[in-house]
Amino acid sequence: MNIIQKITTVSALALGIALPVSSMAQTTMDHSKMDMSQPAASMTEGEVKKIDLEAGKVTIKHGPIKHMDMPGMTMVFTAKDKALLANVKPGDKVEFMVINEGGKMIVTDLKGAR
Ligand SMILES: [Cu+2]
Repeated sequence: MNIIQKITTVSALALGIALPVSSMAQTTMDHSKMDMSQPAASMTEGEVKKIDLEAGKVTIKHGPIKHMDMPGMTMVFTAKDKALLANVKPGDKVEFMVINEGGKMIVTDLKGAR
């Protein structure tokens, strides 16, 4: 009986040690997955369709936005700074940086494409 009790205790100890180790490995794997689904933001190519200086909005026919997993389309963006819209006009080919700020697409940089 004593031996069985010892074996039971050892098994419980082994389980107790094994569980935290495997959950730690799981956490590490999840972190690497998260990093991979969020590539660094980069400039997106597009063509200015319309500018609303008053509202600080710009309509851009844009190419794929990799860091947002968004295909090319024409859509309205909000300029972080209205001054960004002063240097471009409809028809211009541009490069711009866009970020998602609480579901709003904000253009933080906008310049004529070389
Ligand atoms: Cu879009």
